[in-house]
Amino acid sequence: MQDLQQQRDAITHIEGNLYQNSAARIGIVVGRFNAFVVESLVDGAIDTLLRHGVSGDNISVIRVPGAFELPLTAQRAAESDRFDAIIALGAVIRGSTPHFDVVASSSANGLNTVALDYNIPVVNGILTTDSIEQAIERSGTKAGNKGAEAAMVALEMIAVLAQISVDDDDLDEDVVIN
Ligand code: INI
Repeated sequence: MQDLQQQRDAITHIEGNLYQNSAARIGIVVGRFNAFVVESLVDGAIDTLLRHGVSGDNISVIRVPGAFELPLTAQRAAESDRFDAIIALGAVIRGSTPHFDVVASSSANGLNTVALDYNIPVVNGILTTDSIEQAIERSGTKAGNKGAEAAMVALEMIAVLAQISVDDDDLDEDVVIN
C-alpha cells in the first residue's frame, strides 16, 4: 500500500493558466442600461483581454437594451459557434430598479443555462448592487472592475476546459484528461 504522500503525488491537478491566448474567440454581450457604469466594465474587459494577447479580430461586442436581454443574446452567440467564451456585462442597481430581484436573478439563471446547454463558458459579469455608489466602486474605482475580472475568468475557463477533452464517440464513458 502506498503511503499518503505517494497517493497525493498521484493526484491529477487541472487548472487553467492565463498565458497569452491570441486565438481565443470572445463574445462580449452588453446590457446598455446604466451605461455610465457598464461602459467601464466593457473597457475593463477589453483591456484585460488585449493584455493577455487576445487579438482584437477575435473579440466581438454585442450591445442590447438591458441585463434582461443578455441570456437570449448569449444563447444566440453560443449557438453561432463563433466564440470560445462569452462574457455578459451589465449593471442592475437596486436603488433604481423596482424589479431588481427579477432582473438580477433571471439574468444570472439564464446565463448559467446557456453555459450548460452549449457547453461553453458564459461568464456573469453583471454588477448587482444596492446603490449607484457601489456600482461605481466595482466598475474601475476602489473595488476593482468586474468586467476585467470576468475577462480573466473567461480566459481561465477556456484554458481549463481545453485540458478536459470529451470523447465524442462515447460521451457516457470516459472523460479523457490530457
Ligand atoms: N436593466 C438593467 O440592465 N439594469 C437595471 O438596473 C434595469 N432597471 O433598473 O430596470 C434594467 N431594466 C431593463 C431590463 O433589463 C430590460 O431591458 C427591460 O425590462 C426590457 O425587457
